[in-house]
Amino acid sequence: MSSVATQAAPVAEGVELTDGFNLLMDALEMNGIKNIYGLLGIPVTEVGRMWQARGNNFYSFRNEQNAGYAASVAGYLTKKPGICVTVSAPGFLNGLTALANATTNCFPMILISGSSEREIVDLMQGDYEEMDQLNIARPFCKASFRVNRPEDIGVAVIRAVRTAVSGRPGGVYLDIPARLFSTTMAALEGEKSLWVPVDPAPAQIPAPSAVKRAADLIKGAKKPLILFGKGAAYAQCDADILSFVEETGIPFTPMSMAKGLVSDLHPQCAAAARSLVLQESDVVILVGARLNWLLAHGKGKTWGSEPKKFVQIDIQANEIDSNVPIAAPLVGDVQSCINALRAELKGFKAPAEWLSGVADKHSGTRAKLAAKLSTATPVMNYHNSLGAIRDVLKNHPDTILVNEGANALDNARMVIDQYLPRKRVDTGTWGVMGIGMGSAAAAAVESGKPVVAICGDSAFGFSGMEYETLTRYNLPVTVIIMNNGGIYRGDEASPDHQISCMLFNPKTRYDQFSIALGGEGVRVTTPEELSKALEASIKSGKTTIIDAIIDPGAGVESGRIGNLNIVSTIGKKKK
Ligand code: OXK
Ligand code: ADP
Ligand code: MG
Repeated sequence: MSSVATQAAPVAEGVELTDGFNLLMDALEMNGIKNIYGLLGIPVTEVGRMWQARGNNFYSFRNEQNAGYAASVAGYLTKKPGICVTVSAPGFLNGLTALANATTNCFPMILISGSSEREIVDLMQGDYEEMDQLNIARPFCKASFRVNRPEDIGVAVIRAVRTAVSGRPGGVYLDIPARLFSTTMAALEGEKSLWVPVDPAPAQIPAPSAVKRAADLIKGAKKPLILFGKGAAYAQCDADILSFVEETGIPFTPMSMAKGLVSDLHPQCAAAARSLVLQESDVVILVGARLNWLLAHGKGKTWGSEPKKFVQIDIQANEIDSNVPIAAPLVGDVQSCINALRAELKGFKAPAEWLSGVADKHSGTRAKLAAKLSTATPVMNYHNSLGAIRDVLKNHPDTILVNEGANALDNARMVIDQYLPRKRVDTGTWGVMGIGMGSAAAAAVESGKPVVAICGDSAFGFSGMEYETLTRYNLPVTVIIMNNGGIYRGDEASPDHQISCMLFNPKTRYDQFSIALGGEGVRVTTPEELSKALEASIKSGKTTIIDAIIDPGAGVESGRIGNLNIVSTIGKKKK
């Protein structure tokens, strides 16, 4: 890797110069970027310093993967690409996991990595952090670009932004060879190479014939159901969505990150009648939700024996028919599709008896759960601890909830109501553990609101050191660690010669870990203590860990997706 500055083209003496660093920053600013998440080192260190010197924010992380998760969540919450900057090869690879996750989740994000010298990398001559990053990134994102000339930085950033946010949002990789950062050119020419893109995420209007087909299908339905996914939450057309729900009187159920898009307390919410509505509905309107594993691919016993017809609203045309036949595809952006449907469905109301049956089931199940949430147990469990958290969060509806784990994820999703859109960020399509601290950082930065992260003790471990990033920036994040001392459970018997592969050190003090990293820490063992500690930490705005000790016997293998965990049919063999 060479640090010698080069000049793109000869420039007359006395002419003002710019360079790759400055052009990159000019271009990002022109695209409306203010916050960068990343981790600095060769060759991108100056990016951080110069970005801050311009009055922008650079959030410096301890591991690129977490910076990447932060950027992707910033993208999800703002509809602008979240930017993550990393060093070459190993740093790039750490960031790549987050880029792939962003693409899988349809979050707009741009990973910008410095790379080593092309001439040496391409001949595999053993450069510092040698790696063909451009090609390695390609399968993990929507597009992978490299900039080779300073005058192309502007166009490259615009192409990256447009690619990330238009159509189905996702990740983009932008490769910047080290030498380009310091390559100079005439400032005036540089300025001319930059522009502000017009309408980078244009509305995509569905065809009128497709709208009519979908509306006709809905009008004929006896038991219609709306299923919201995180694409609907991402679309930020909350008022239109609420009108669609209320005008049609159709019950709805949210996928996890769509919780709160319409309040969980809305009378048409069918979240607690989930099995019933999936099984018994006849027409299902998917709004920004894919029929992937989270929806049992649209088939099997999850969907019952009632014949189904699907209306699917999605911006990505080839998502249609991905698993089962879609009777009425509506390809376009959620807002345009929903409003077109509303116009076509004027005067339509779903059969009232269907909604009332669903509502009865929903409130019955909620009431049953409510009883468990307030039942005292000798040792705190998921139900009463989460019940306490739910009651506190009720008074802080604009708090963003970050949630990861297996049981900690599934139980919190079930127990904790969401009242407002985009207030829940979780493991998403890939079920990733480790999204916690990066997501919490971005949620706090981008929203300016308090954040509560509920993490299993196992999940927290994946990004625990990033907690220092939260304390360093003084972010109003409360991390509640559901501490049962192990993966799934903390009471697994150990074999004679070794500690069980599913257990953690029972002496671990997450509260003290927080204090050691400059935060507040409190250990709680009862729902009352938990509730007091959470209320206090949200009020204080101080970065806090609540080490919530729960029953080591609480929890089941893989939470509610234990069916996916393969077990040996022969059983354990001793050597
Ligand atoms: C829902 N329910 C409720 C409520 N909300 N009951 C009472 N009150 C309220 N408020 C009911 C609902 O009707 C369901 O019961 C049940 O609770 C569960 O609801 P829900 O919505 O969570 O549904 P389900 O079946 O779990 O959803 C399937 C799913 C979801 C796949 C979409 O589980 C999910 O998002 N999972 C992600 C899991 C994940 O990624 N884990 C990573 C772990 S890693 P019924 O009776 O109506 O069905 C890991 O563990 O191993 O690697 C590993
Ligand atoms: P969930 O996991 O919540 O079910 P998914 O991530 O599976 O949601 O699905 C989100 C879907 O939303 C993707 O298929 C994506 O193409 C789509 N999508 C994202 N943004 C928009 C938008 N603005 N308009 C329409 N569809 C969108
Ligand atoms: Mg655990």
